[in-house]
Amino acid sequence: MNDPLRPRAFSGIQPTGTIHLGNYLGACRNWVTMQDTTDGIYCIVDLHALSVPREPGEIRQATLEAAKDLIAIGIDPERSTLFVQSRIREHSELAWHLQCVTAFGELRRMTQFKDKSESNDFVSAALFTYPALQAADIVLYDTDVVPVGDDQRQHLELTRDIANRFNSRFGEVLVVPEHRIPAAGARIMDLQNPTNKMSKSADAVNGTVMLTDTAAEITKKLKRAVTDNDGEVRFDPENKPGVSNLLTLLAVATGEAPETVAERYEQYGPLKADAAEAIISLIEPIQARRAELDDGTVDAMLKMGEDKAREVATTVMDRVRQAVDLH
Ligand code: AQP
Repeated sequence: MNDPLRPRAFSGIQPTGTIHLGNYLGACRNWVTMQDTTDGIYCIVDLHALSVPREPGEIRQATLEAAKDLIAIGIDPERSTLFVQSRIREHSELAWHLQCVTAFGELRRMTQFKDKSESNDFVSAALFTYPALQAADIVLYDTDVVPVGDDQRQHLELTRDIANRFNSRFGEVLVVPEHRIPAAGARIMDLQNPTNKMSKSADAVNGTVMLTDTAAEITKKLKRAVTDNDGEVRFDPENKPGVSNLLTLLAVATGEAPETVAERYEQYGPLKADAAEAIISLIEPIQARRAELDDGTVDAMLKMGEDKAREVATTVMDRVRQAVDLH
């Protein structure tokens, strides 16, 4: 049951492939720890995944796999609400109302749209209006706090602007959320192109560590990670992005500051080896838990989450319909 005494946390992940280390360290790991202090609602945002062309059937399976990933990392469907976006129709309905108070120019300024529209042959209108649906996902649950990686900062600021604008037109209807971006690990970089964020859709397979990678694959990817030629181990993301990313990975895994970690190393080789070992120790227990999950159990967990999510979503949507006078 949702707990009214705790702040409400909401976040989402697209079912577009296995969760990678960036998703995990930047966002999902915090969802797990926040279960102790917040009323957590976590959503597999399958409608968002459709904003770029997909094969029929691809998303259904990927959604189930994403749910397994989240349960394996520690999202407890009894304590949190874990559900699939498309099962709650109110997301799409509220997105329309929010689009009506979102300026074209605001959407055009979104850097994620600019990046993704450059790399896709077919640019859908949905890719453009994606941030309004994301805003709807969040405010549909009276969300107080949104734990995300740094790449979502701009979208969260837009969500706040949209919610404030809706409220100024229709009264105090929507809760205006805050983002929660971690101090460390908020932007894990690609191991092959360390000026780009680690991403599911990156070109270089060796740039992204997947939560399903074997120990040997992780060791190989870390060994091949791009560094630089000056040979000094120093935390300096601007001038030494590759080395700084390795330091961040090791620091987040061990709970230290990257500058402190840097003091222990004089060469890149041992830093890479220790970062690989730390990542393997983080990932192996997740893989063991994931192997025990079967489709039927996970489906039942998602259904339970759907019922809990619907209770909140229908209440908030009723409030919105009343406010815009379409009830
Ligand atoms: N590299 C990253 N470092 C830290 N946090 C990250 N997140 C994503 N990449 C990094 C955070 O993960 C959460 C879920 O993200 P998503 O499902 O929206 O994933 P995405 O942004 O679509 O992830 P990808 O990997 O970049 O996918 P593609 O390649 O499909 O675009 C979010 O909180 C995000 O901040």
